[in-house]
Amino acid sequence: MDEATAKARVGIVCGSRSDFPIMEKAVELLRKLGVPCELRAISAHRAPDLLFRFVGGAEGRGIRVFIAGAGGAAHLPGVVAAKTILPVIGVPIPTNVVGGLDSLLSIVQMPKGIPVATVAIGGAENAALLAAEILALSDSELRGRLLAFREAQARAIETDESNADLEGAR
Ligand code: RP5
Repeated sequence: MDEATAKARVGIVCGSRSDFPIMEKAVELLRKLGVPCELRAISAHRAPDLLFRFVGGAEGRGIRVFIAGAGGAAHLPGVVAAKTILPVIGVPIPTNVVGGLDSLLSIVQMPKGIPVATVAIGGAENAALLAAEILALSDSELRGRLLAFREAQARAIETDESNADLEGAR
């Protein structure tokens, strides 16, 4: 286990390595925000026992929020949520069949009692931001970095050439 994994505060898990191109966007953004995270591919249906061990041990290792991505009959986020009371953010992975609507409905339609906060299809960056916002409730330095991220995002639009003629844009 490397140093980054040992200190991870966000546990990112997805159903397959084929989900990595989407889920790595969350890793990248969390790293920019200075939030240590870990990324793993553990299928809920192919390796349920390993998934249970991963989720069961996560809080003791320092994990405070999960991001779980899956595609198709995307039960992984719900299964993770069933085994922890840490917040779980679900990322519906786009699919070739119906563009990820299958993943979205599978994740967002959790029956009552076990919540999964669901972002847009392929919305790994927003999952990262939401996880960071949850952690920032008890981390004022991270709160500051999130505010700076918002400010930089607004500035990039305000200083875009296409808005040069708008009053107050600069
Ligand atoms: C889901 O099935 C995974 O989350 C992935 O999105 C999808 C396809 O998985 P692979 O067949 O590429 O492993 O479990």
